[in-house]
Amino acid sequence: MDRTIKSVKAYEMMDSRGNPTVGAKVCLSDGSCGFALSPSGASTGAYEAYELRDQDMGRYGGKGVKKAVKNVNTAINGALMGLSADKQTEIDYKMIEIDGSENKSNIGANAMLAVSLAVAKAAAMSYNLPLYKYLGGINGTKLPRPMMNILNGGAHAKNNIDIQEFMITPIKTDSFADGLRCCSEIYHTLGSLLKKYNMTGVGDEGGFAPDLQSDEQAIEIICTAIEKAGYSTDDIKIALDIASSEWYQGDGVYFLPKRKVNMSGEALINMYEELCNKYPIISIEDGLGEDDWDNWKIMTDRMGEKVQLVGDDLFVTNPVKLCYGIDNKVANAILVKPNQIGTLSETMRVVRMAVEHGYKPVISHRSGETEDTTIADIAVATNAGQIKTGAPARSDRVAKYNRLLIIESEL
Ligand code: 2PG
Ligand code: MG
Repeated sequence: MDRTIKSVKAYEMMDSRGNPTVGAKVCLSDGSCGFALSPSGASTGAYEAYELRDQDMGRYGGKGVKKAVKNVNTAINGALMGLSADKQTEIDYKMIEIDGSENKSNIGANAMLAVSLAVAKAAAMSYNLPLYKYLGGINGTKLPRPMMNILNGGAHAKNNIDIQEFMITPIKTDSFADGLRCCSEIYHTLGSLLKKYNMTGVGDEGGFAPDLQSDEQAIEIICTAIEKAGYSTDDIKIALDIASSEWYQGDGVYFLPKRKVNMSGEALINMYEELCNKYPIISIEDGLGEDDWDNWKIMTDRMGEKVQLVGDDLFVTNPVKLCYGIDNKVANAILVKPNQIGTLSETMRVVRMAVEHGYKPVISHRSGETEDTTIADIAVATNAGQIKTGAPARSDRVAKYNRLLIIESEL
């Protein structure tokens, strides 16, 4: 089969927040084609690969991606033409080479990721394999446990809650479908419980966005929703994404913008410890800021044996950052967002590296998403074990769950 790349074409498309994003289509000589879209974050880490936006204030408030699209249609198209689509690493490193920068700022990680994923999809089609099988071979067979966002705060919602994401995760269900059902039932129960509060609708990832007395009250109500829906907090646990880089002021000081209070890193760690003692919390993401490695180390020493401590902004899906974390025994899990690093090969490499060193990978969406479901296939292909992809609301989130239901039925 002739799998050489015949054409690479990008389009300026749209994400779930109505902002432009890059879509790319890759076609091969044998007629196989793959199409993929890049997602985009709101609480982006400072060390993520560069998302190239036009900065032309006359279009989409400066967020247009025409330059990124042009980079694909000219430089990338020219460089990839004639390469074999099943040489994913070679293709990704070719793009990295023509970009030539440290953080993919010339071509744009948003341009590169869409192409990188589209290449894999075209190759999978050419081999007549579903994407998870093409990427994972005979090893990629494990469905991830959903870490489902049901209540939003922080930069993802206009309510008065500082913590960005409150999630539930079923630790004892027999199948992905069963776990999804539990989570969805709890989500609906939570919705009814929250009716009496001032609701600002839902946040970016579909979780409810109520005004509450405190962030802790959100956890309490979620526990009530778990029980009321007929489940137990022995089986359904809570995960938080604090997204505290958004709060970090430097020098170990944090400012929580909604409650308008300052807290030290130490006070935050104390608070997390108390919350974990009181509630069924098993995972905390970005409890401390991306530059606050000293407090991260303290938190890991104090809590790492009992609680999953996920580095998102801390590691930005970057092997160099993860390596530093491993060497210094900081965190014990990594959030994996392909667009933070910009290519599929590097994403897969980070997951491998994490697993080899006992760090748990959690494959993740972004707050700005699309109908693209590639992360579902990546989660299965890598046996990651966990996926974070929003509420059972809004098709940009639900598309990933539906993709996983199909994969489960195939496996
Ligand atoms: C996060 C993500 C996804 P964003 O912080 O983990 O939930 O949010 O895409 O805004 O960075
Ligand atoms: Mg996060």
